[in-house]
Order: sequence, then C-alpha cells, then structure tokens
Amino acid sequence: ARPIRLTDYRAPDFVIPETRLAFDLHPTQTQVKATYRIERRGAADAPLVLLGERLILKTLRLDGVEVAPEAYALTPECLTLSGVPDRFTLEIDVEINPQDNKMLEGLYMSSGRYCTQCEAEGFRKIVYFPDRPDVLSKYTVRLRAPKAGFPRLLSNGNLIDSGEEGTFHYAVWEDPFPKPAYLFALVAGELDVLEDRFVTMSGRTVDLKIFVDPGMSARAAYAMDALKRSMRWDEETYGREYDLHLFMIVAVRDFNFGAMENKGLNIFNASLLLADAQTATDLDYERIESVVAHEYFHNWSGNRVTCRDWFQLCLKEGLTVFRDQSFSGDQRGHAVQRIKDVKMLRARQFPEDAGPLAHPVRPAAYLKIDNFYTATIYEKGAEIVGMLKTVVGAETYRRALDHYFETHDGTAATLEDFLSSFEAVTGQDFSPWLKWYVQAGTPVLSLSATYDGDTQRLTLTVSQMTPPTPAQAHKAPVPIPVRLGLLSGAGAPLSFRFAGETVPEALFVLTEARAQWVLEDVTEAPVISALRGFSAPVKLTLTEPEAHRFARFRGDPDPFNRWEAAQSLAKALILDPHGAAADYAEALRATLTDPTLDAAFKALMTGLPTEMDLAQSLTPVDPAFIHTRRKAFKAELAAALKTDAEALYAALPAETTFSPDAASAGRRALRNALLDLIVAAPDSDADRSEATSDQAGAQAVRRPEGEAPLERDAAKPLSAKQKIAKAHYHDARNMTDMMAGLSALSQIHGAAYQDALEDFYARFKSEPLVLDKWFAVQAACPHPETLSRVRRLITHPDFDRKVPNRWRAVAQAFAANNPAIFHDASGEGYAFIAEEILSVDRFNPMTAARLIEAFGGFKRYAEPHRGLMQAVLERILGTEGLSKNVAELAGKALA
Ligand code: HT7
Ligand code: ZN
Repeated sequence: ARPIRLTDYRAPDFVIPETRLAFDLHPTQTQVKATYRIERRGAADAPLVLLGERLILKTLRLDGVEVAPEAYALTPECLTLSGVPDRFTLEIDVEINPQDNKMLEGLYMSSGRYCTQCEAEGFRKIVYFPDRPDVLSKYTVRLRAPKAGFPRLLSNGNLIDSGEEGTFHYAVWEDPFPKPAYLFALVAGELDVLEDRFVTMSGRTVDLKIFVDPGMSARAAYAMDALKRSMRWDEETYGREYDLHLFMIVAVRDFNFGAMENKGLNIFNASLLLADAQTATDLDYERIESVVAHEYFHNWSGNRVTCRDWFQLCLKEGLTVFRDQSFSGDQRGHAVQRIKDVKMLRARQFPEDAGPLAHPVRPAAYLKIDNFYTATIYEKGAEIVGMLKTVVGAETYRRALDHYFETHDGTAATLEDFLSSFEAVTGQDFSPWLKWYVQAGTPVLSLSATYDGDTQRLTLTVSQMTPPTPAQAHKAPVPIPVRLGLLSGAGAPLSFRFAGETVPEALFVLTEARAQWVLEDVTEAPVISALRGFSAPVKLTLTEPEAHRFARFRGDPDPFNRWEAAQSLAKALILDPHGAAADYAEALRATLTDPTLDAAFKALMTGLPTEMDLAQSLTPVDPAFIHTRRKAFKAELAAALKTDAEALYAALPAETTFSPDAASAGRRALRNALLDLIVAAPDSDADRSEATSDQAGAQAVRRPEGEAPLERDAAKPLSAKQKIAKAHYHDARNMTDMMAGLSALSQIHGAAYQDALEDFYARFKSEPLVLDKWFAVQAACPHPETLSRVRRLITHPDFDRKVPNRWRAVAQAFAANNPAIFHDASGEGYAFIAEEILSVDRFNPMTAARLIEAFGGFKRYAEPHRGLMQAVLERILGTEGLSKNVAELAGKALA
C-alpha cells in the first residue's frame, strides 16, 4: 500500500457547505440517503472524488437526474464523478450492515443499539463523502427507526422535528456549526438518561443529558458533576463558552478507544463514564473526570478549530490533553497530577520514542492514521504546549490561545497556525519550536557543574543531543526550558543571583546544542535541582554524588524533583546487584512520617519504579533479572519499614462512607500503597512457625471446575501478610480497597487469592465493567501459573474477543502489565499475544494493531527474548490477509 504523505497535501477541489442525511435504521440493511450541496474550489476539470468503503451504492442523482453507471467510476475505496458542474446537488443512496460491523468504525451495533464512530476515517463506512477534516459542512440529519426497541434517536446539534409514522418514529437534528465528517454521530436505542442544566457565563441555559444502559443513570452522577466543573473551568481558564443549547453524552460498551468528542453528542466507552463506590476504583473516577473534561474541551480545541489534515492531529489532541491535565491539576493538586502525567509519559511515550515505532508529533507519512493515536501525538504533544506556556508565562499563554481560537474559529488549522498565535502576541520568532513537532526521539540533556568557592560562582555547562530515530539520522537542537533551583548540602533551599536578581529558582531555555549558565552569589557548593516540575520531556543526565539525590529525596521544595530523586535512586539501587535498601528506607520513613506532606504524595513516594521503567534503564534488557532484583529490593525495603508501615496502615482505618474527592482518594491510595509494601516483606520467623503450627487455620481451596490445582499452595495455612491482605479484601467497602486487597493477594498468590477470585466473580458476574477488572487482575498476576491461566481465561464463558474492553482486560493487561510472565523465556507469553493479535485482526484491525507495541522494543532485549520476539513479529507479518493496520506496525517494528 502507498503511504499518505504530508507533503502531498492539496486543498480540496470541492466544498460541501450543506449535508442532509436520512437514515432508515435496520440491523442488517440500513438505508442512508445523503444530499449534498457542492461547490467547486479547485481546477475546472477536477473530478469529484468521494471516499466510501463497504457500501452498497443504490442510486446516484446529480441535480435530480440519475447518473448513469458509465458516468462514474466505482472502486472498493472511492466513487469518482468527472465533468461535474461548478455548483450542484448530489443525492446518494447506499445500504450498510451495522450488525455485521465488528470493526466498530462507521455505524455499528452495541448491546442492541445503533452508534457511530467516525474519527478518523469511519464516515466513509456510512456514506460516500470527501472524508477529510478540511471539508466542513452544516449537517441536518433525519433518523427513522421502529418505536419499539429504539425510543431514543440522537444526533449532533439541536432537535428540530420529531414525529411518528405507524410503528416507526423519526427525529430531525440540525447542527448549526459546520463540522468535518469525523465529528458526525448518531445513537439510537433504549437508554436511560440523567439530566441537569448549566448556565453559561453569558447566561444561556444548556440542557445536559447523559444516556446510559437502563437502570444505570445513578452511576452517571459523577460524570455529570465532572462535566459541569469542566464547563465552568473552560470559561474561567480559557474564556471558552459552550455554544449549543444541548450537550449529550452516551455510554456504550463496545468502543475501540476511550471516548469521542462528536459535536454536542460525545460517545464514551462505558468504562470511562459509569462509576459508583461499589463498582469503580479511585483511578476510574480520576479517569472519568479527566476524559469527560478532555472530550468537552475538544468543543473548542478540535471542533470549533479543527485540523487541516490528520498530520496535524496533535493540534487538537496535544492541546486538549494539556488542557485536561491542567484541569485535573486544578481539581486534584498540581504536584501529584504532574507526577502521574510524567509517569504515564515515561511509561508509554519514552519507549515509543526510543524504539522502531518512533515518529514525530507531526508524522510525515502513514498507511493507517488509526495507528497514530499514540502517546507521542497525545502526551508529547501536550508537553510541547506545556513548555510553550512555561516560556511565555501564564498571561501571555492565555492571550496566545485567545488569539488562536478567535483567528481560526470555524476553520481547519495547522501547527504553524498555532505557533503563529504565540508570535502574534509576543512579537517573537517561534519557528524553532516546530522542531519539537517534526523531530522524533527524546532529547538527552546533559548537565555538569563547576563551583568556585572564592567567587561564589556556579557554572553550569549544558548540552543536548537527540538520538537518531527511524528515517531521521540527524537532529537539530530544540528549545528546552529548564527550571532550576539549588539546595545546600544539608538539603535547605539555597537562593542565588541570576540576571541581576536574587532568586530561589530560575528558568533557563537551552536553544543551542551547548551553553553555559552562570549563577552568582552561591554561598556553598550546592545540590542541583534541575528540570523542576519536569519542565521539558527530556532525559536528564547529571553526574553527582548519591548524597545529592538523597538530599533532594529528603527535602527538595519542588515535589516533582523530590519524587524524581527517590525514583532515580531506587532505579540505581535495584539495577545494582549489590544495591542495598537501608538508606533508601530511612529517607522513605522520613517522608512517610512527615505531617506536612499529603497522603496522595506519600503514596506516590512509596511506589517503586515499575519493571517497565527499569527496563528502559538497562541494556540489554533482562526481564528476569529486573523482576528478581526489584522483588528483592522491595522485600528488603518492606522488611526495614515493617513496623512503620504496619503502624501507619493501622492508623489509616478503612473509611466507612465513600467520597471520590481527591483528599479521600489520597488517603485510600496511601493505605493501599502501605498494604502493597506490607505484603512485599518476607515472612518473619514468628510468622513461619505460627503458620506451620496453625494447620487448623488452613484454608480449604475451592477450585472452579477445570482449573488446575494450585500446586504446593493448596494445603498451606495463611501467613500473617496473607491474613492482612485477605482482611483488606473482605472488609473493603468500596472497589478501590477491594481491588487493592485482591491485587495484594495476587502478589502473594495461593489459596487466599483463589478464594478471593471466586468470591469476586460470584459478586460481580453480572457487572461487565467490574468483571473486566477480574480478568485483568489475573492476567497481570506475576506468578508463572499465569501463563496457563490466561489460556484458560480466553475459554471462560464471559470472555468475548469482540468486546474490546474484555479483550484488553486479558491481552493488554498481560502484555503491558505483566512483564515477568509475558517475557517468560519459553516464549509462550509472546506466542499467546501473537495468536490474540491475529484473531482480533480478522474483524477489528485497529484494536489488534495497538498490541504490536508490546513487541516494539525487541531489539533492546537480551536473548532469547530478542530472537523469540522477532520470530513472532515475522510470523505476524507473514500471515495472509493481515490488515493494513497490523502490517504497518509489525513492519515498522521489524525494520
Ligand atoms: N478524538 C478521539 C479519538 C478516537 C478514535 C480514534 C481512532 C479510532 C477510534 C477512536 N475513538 C475516539 C478521542 C479523543 O482523543 O478525544
Ligand atoms: Zn482527544
């Protein structure tokens, strides 16, 4: 297949100011009638090319006259009409089959309801259209369906007409805002609704409606609350007001992604919308809040100002992620939010940037744009916006964004347009920032310092280097903002003089490959605290004594760098086969007992780098070494902190009433982090002797039919930590604590774990979202038995590959969250995931392709992993009938 290239962009030859669609909804034979008012904008002889896939063309009329088959050309991907006038009306009738559509793009059925997903290229699976984001049209949509079974008929904009036709009924929707086809949506079916209202800053009342499965409307209350907070926040922070009289959200079970910002009719994966204490964890609440905000914020960053072409995807996604991260920071605390965002960036985007799937935030070419909804486009794109805000300051940033929204409202814009708004309000040249968008790879920022006690001068020598990435051997320097402060040897903040002022911290921007920064009045040889708040998405190298990192761990006033110091120390100690935990335990004890720190921050400080984090710092990667070393270090740390952790845990009793607010969630996070530490400690001698003499307390193992026995664990009595984890699980009054208990039991494994799994299944077997967690926790269990367990899980009657949430709960959880077992030296984990990718690729290529990422970094791994992963990728690529999506990513991974 031929790649689509940014350099091939040409403005459309035709525009379609008006689109009328009429849907006669039927599970297997939906009739779609489109009427377009079309105007020529390009060359007089340019043909009209409309894109369409999997459509049955019924009739085609131009200005009311049927077009004869010889007057148009039809291929499986487009419909071309030559010799058309400069202005005309085109009517097209097609038939589609929503029930058979398991790709979940275009019009499909989920739990007996009709719904759509058009971004990026799904509209062409509904009807022939110039399906590209720079063709904006005003839509009027008529939906018709049987009254029975489809009482709700929803589309974008405002309802302007409705009525009955015998056993059928219809609704007509009009969206006054011209939009690209990817923002079109319809939903039809039986749905309950939760309603509310919002009065905008100019006094307009907006009706808010969240549609959910019958009986579930109470679970939409948190999403509704998050929506209202998002609407107010966007007014207060960006001056952006909602523009229709109605805003609707619909939750569906079958969805390839998280959610979709269709104009006035957002469609959500139910897992990111429905929550109550009994079924959702704090992490679910946090995600719901951020995704509701994200999709709402798209109303301006994406919908009112859209993208000229899909190469500009990060124009809407990077900006909107930055906006939702800022919102979450305002709601939940900026320090904790920043740490979580950086953890995510490092876990997902840094490996992408370091491997064969690396691509610029604005890619130059693609085969399937669906493959580019990546951490690079989203998260690195957000980091660039954050850096721009850091360098211009909050007020100027707001002026630049006002300029951007006002200048490009109602148009399809580019990244150059975005940067020119910064130029317009500052009068400065922002073209160097374009390099961040066009260059892949994570820059390495190196810093070294020399201190002259006589002159009290600190000279910092900084340099940057971005490693080569596929198709980009040489890189130019990028602007790197570096927030920097100093600490004394005792760990106290140390001010200094820079640019004529005495300051506690300064912002430097490295624009060249190398520079020197001189800090005056530095009264002692300092500890350097660089890149505070993670002011740029780079890898910092700074050669310094371990004591400096401990000083930052104990007292950096910048919470991000405090956490960062702890993480980098833990990484070094874990990867050193002789690394000991004693000093680290001391510093962590001081953190945990510091009354000035909040619980959510302490919870983050308690967490060690993940095995995936550690894999990024070791070449070649040896997954078994990482697993064993991390476990040993954690056990040593847990043993050193046993008394403190147990006392702190006991002092934080489980709350009897649940509130999802950030402070309560922080307390739960800390209690659950302590539990995780407690169960990591080796059993004490006392525990062991009690366990052997306490045979009467042994738990009987009930095994589900067909399950292999839990080998040696079966007859063992519970250890002290198993008892704690078991009590944590059984006493839990909310899903957060319950999952923490279950996950702690999964770490220990054994009979209590199996019992808890059975109990969990019995309680939640009719709750699909909770059952996804049950599948995921088992797939992520780091016990060797998981290799056979995942194979059993896919034969479970509740397993269904056609439901992406359920499939990801097994396949993704195993491949992404269980490195020790996925990378088992037998290669069985790789084989399992390869089979799953190929099975799902037959009907849902977009979802299947996402899992190729699991093999992306194979060249960095030690043998036998490297060879085994390569063989699996080759097998995938050699499979007949492979989708373009999987072929593109598997091909790149192998290149
Ligand atoms: N803009 C939305 C992207 C999206 C999507 C992309 C490809 C295939 C399916 C999809 N569903 C939603 C989501 C967002 O970033 O807001
Ligand atoms: Zn988005």
